[in-house]
Amino acid sequence: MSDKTILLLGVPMDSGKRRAGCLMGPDAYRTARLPDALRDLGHRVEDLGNVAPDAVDLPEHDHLFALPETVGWTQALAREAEAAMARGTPIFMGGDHALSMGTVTGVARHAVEAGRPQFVLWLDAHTDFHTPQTTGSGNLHGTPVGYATGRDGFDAFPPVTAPVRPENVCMIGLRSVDAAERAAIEGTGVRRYDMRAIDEDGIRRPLAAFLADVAQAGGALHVSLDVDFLDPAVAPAVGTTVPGGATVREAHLVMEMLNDSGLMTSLDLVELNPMLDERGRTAQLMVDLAASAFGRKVFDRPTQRMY
Ligand code: EXY
Ligand code: MN
Ligand code: MN
Ligand code: MN
Repeated sequence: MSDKTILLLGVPMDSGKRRAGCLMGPDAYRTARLPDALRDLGHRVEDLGNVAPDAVDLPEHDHLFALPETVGWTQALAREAEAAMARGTPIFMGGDHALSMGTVTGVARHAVEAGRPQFVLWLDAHTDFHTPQTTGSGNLHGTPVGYATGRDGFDAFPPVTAPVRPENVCMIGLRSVDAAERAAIEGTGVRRYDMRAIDEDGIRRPLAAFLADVAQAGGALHVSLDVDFLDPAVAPAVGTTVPGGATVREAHLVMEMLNDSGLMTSLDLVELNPMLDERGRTAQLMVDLAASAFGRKVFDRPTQRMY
């Protein structure tokens, strides 16, 4: 990891779905000592406090689910994310996954300005590829990848001026994909690894191949870690648990490979709901995973430039 400053931005967004609690996520990470865990690894860390949603006047639109608050969050986060990229490596402490409608589009705008392609690693049980027209639940946290890759149907939201190319998105951990998402995503170049693929081939091989492509392209890499990527037995504090998720070690391997690669330029930690946690153990695991992504390790390894 470069010696760039790590910028912590709290995003207490809790409007991408109905079950409340994610608004407490940012303070749960602070209480679980995320800043000190990163400082203990030698990083400069600046906690920029919590981002608030912009007040927005919505254009006439037909989306039942585009509430002023979610559009306001998207607008504010894209602006904050783009600005943060010029100052260091932002970690967006969520808040539900709808926040990535703002963070991914913001970091992608910065990448385009810098002449770099934007890549996204999506660690999630879900593809989050819906649009407001295809979602069955109406929960916007099921749509951020659809929005950030420029799918039609987000009329009420800010136009996506730097859409992420679907072939630059890699999803790992999938095990709950709606029919409409599957139909839409199968026609794209999104790399998608469900848990069956991980069971058979492990996480290392597909991740190493993706990271090699990011390195080859000189790309920026945004990582979006949804608590439900992990198995609910080890990470219960999320409203959309799906059995059969990643183990603690599989998740740490991803983070340790990201650190080895030096390629990660921004990170979302999303969907933590402290109301559902057990003595803070999920928050602590997410902090430990972030620490692995920023250099925590047992032994130094010969730098295998796998990518
Ligand atoms: N695909 C389902 C829906 O759209 O409601 C479940 C989405 C869960 C989204 C969480 C954040 O990953
Ligand atoms: Mn998600
Ligand atoms: Mn999910
Ligand atoms: Mn529409």
